[in-house]
Amino acid sequence: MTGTPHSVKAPIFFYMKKLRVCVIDLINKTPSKAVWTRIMNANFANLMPQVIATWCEQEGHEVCFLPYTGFEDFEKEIPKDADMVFISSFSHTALLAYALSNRLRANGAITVLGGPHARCYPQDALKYFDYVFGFTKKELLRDVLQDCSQHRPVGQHVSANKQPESLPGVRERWRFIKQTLDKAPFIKIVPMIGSMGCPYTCSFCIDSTVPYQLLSFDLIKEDLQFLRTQFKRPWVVWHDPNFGIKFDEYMTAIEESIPPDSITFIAESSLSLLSEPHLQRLKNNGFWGMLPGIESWFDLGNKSRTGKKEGLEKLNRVAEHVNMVLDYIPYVQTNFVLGLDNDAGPLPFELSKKFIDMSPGAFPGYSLLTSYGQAAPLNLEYQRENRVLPFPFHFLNSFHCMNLKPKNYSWPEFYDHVIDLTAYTFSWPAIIKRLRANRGTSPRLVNFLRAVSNAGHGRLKYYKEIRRHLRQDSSFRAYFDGETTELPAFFLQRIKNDLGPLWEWLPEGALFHDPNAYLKSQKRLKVEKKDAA
Ligand code: B12
Ligand code: SF4
Repeated sequence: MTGTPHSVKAPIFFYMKKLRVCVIDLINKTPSKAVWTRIMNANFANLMPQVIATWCEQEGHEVCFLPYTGFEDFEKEIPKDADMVFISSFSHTALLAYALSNRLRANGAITVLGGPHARCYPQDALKYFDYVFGFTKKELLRDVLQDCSQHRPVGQHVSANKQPESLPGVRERWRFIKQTLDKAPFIKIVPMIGSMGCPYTCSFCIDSTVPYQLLSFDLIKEDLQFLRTQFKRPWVVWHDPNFGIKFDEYMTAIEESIPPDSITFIAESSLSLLSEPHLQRLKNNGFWGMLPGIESWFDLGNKSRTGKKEGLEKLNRVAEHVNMVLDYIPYVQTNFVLGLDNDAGPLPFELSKKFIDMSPGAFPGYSLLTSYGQAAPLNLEYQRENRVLPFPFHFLNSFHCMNLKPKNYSWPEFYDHVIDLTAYTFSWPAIIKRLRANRGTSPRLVNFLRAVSNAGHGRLKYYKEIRRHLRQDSSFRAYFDGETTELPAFFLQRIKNDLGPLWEWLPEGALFHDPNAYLKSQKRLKVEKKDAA
C-alpha cells in the first residue's frame, strides 16, 4: 500500500504523545579499523537521516541520532527504550538494518526503513519493518509518527508521489551534522543539496524517471554563509544526482553569498556539463573535486559529450576532456561501469588501461554492473530475461558482486579482465604517475590512501579470491551461473563475520530475496488497474 498509513484509529491523546525517536544512519555494514574508513566514513553520511531527525524534533519528539561509521559498538549504543527507530540504509547495509530492526522490535520499538534500499526493494523490506518509506515529505512523516503502531507481519509502504519541494538546510540540521562530523578526525565534509531528479533519461539510473527540480537557492545562500561561521574553510559535498544542470543559477547563488574560493566544494556532474568556461567558474568558486560518469567506451555517449563516438574515438575525446578538467579541478574521479551489455572481449578493458595512461591524474572508480531492484526501468528488462542473480543484499554495492550474468563473457573470463584492469590501475608505476600528475597535497594524499586501501589494493585482493573460487569450486560457479540458489559458504561466512553479534538477530529468510520482485509487482499493478477499469 502506498500513501498515508491507515491503521486502527487511536484515541486523541495518542496523537499528542511525545515519542522517543532514534534515527540510525548506516554508513558502514561492518565494524572496521581501516585508516581510510576512520578518516573518511563520517563524510559519506546521507543527508536524509539528518532531515528526518530534524523533522521529528520539529514535531516535538525527543530525538537521538546514531550515525554508524563502523567504529561504534551497537551493543552500547542502540536505544533500549525508543518508541520508534528510523533506519537509513543502502542495500549493502540492508542485512544489518534487518537484524537491527528485529533486535529493536524485541525491545518494543516500532521500526521504519528509509533510503536507497527502501526505494529499490520495498517488497522485501516490508517483511522486516513496520513502515517502509519511498519519497518522503514532512506531512507523511507526521502521519507515521502519529500512527506509530505495529504493522506485522507485513509493514506499510509509505510514499509521496514525488520528491519533496523543500528540505531543512544546514543550519536546521546542524546538531546532527555536527554529531556526524565529530567522528571525522581531519577533513569534515558537510552534505548539501540543491536539486533532485535529472532531466536526462539514462535507462540504468534511479533518477531517469524522477523529474528535475530545484530546491531553494535562498536557503543555499544562507547555509553557505552559516558554514563560514562554523569552519575556517568549510568543505561541502553536493548530493545532487547531477550537479550543475542549472549551472548559472547555482554559480550565481554561490557568488552572491560568499567570497570567491572560500569554501571547498565537491560534486558529481556529467562530463557534458564541464565545458571550459564552466570549469573556469567552478575553479574561481573553490571547486576541488568532480566525479564525472564516463561509464563505458561503447555506450551512453550523451553523458560524456561524445555522442555516437565509440571505442578509441571516444577514448581520445574523453581523455582530452578529463585532462582539461584536471587543469581546473585538482581532484577528479572518473566513474566506469564494468560488464555492460555492449562490452565484449578484451577491448573495453584495454581502452580503460589506455585511459589510465592518457589521463594519469584522474582516479578511476570502477563499478560492477548491478541491478538494484526497482531503481531503474532497465531492471524490468533484466528481470524479464531472468538474468538477475539472488546475491544477498550484503554484497550489492557495485563491488562485492555483480548480480547480472554478463552478456558477452564467462565469469572467469570477466574476472580475469577486471583483475587485469584493477592491477594495472593500482600498480605502483600507475600510482606514482597519478601522484606526479596531481597538483597539491590533498589530491595526492587522497589518491594514495584510496589506491592502497579498499578502493584499490583491497579490491584487487577480493577479486582474485572470487576468481580462485570460480575456477576451483564448481558449486560456487553454479551459483554465479544461476544453476543453484544455494549460497556458497564463502559469502555466508562473510555475512556472519560482518554482522558479528547481530548475526543472531538476522531474521529467518533474510539472506534470500526474490530478484524478480519488481517485475512481479508491475504485473500485479497492471492486473489491479485492469480490474479497476
Ligand atoms: C549522493 C550519492 C552518494 C554520496 C552520498 C551517499 C549517502 N550516504 O547518501 C556518495 C558519493 C558518498 C555515495 C556513495 C555510494 N553510493 Co551513492 N548515491 C548518491 C545519489 C547520487 C544521491 C542520493 C541522494 O542524496 N539523493 C537526494 C535525496 C533527498 O533523495 P533520495 O536519496 O531519493 O531520498 C528520498 C527517499 O529515498 C527518502 N529517504 C532517503 N533516505 C531516507 C532515510 C530515512 C530514515 C527515511 C525515512 C527516508 C529516506 O527521502 C528522500 C526524499 O524523498 C544516489 C542516486 C539517487 N539519485 O538516489 C546514489 C545511490 C544512492 N548510491 C548508490 C551506491 C551503490 C553507492 C555506493 C555503494 C557506491 C560504491 N560502490 O561506493 C556508495 C555507498 C556509500 C555508503 N555510505 O554506504 C546507489 C544505491 C543503491 C542501493 N539500493 O543501495 C544509488 C541509488 C545510485 C545507483 N547506483 O542507483 N553516493
Ligand atoms: S546517469 Fe546521470 S545524467 Fe543519466 S539520468 Fe542519471 S543522473 Fe541523469
